[in-house]
Amino acid sequence: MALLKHQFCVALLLMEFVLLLAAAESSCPALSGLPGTPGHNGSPGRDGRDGFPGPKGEKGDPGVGAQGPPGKIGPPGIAGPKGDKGNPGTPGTAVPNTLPPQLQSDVKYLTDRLTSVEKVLGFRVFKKVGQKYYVSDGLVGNFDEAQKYCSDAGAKIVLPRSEVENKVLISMQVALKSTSIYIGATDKKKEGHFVDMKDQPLTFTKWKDKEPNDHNGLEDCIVMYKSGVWNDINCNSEWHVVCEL
Ligand code: MMA
Ligand code: CA
Ligand code: CA
Repeated sequence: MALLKHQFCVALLLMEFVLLLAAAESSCPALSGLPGTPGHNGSPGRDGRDGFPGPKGEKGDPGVGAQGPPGKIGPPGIAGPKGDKGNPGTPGTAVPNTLPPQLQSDVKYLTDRLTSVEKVLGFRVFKKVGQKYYVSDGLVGNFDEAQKYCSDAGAKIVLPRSEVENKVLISMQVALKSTSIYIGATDKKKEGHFVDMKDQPLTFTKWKDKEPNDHNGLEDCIVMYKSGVWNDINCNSEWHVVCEL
């Protein structure tokens, strides 16, 4: 009980002190006291907050990658424009043909011959007899067609002029699997008088027995049979064609 009374008194005194202070400040000026001694330095303050973020840095240099493999070759470009026409050549100089006349004619003979051989190079059957070639591509035709076919090939319709040539023509029958081959001679101009395509009389013939007979008065052309003998026949029937050159 004594302690409680003491506490109450302290509180009362404190209240009184406060009231006195308030009264003194508001209305009762008093003489100031002597300044006190300076206090001790305070303890250091707390750490400051983090600063604001700095400005954005500069853009970095481009990176350097390893070089890739080379690409595929591109398509060809379109052709350029046509070039200009060339200048005219310098005039040629006449070169006199110094070959001896004999050689000149030999050269002409050989070039002509080569040209005609080249023309029939593609023919199926090709046989040499003496200085002649017997050639055929297996064509069948009437006499006029046979003549044209051979002259178009730079040759003539075949005409055996010896036993040897006649035998070679027999071998053409075998090669062509033919039964009859046209011979290059007729008696169109004079019945019974057979001549070659240059109207020259025949120096060799191989007539079959009882031929030529101008059967029915219509036989002015000649065929050679497989056996090698000749028969006069009409000129419109179609038989195998052999040319000579
Ligand atoms: C007979 C004969 C020949 C004639 C032919 C025509 C079979 O032979 O008369 O001379 O050319 O007939 O088909
Ligand atoms: Ca006749
Ligand atoms: Ca006949």
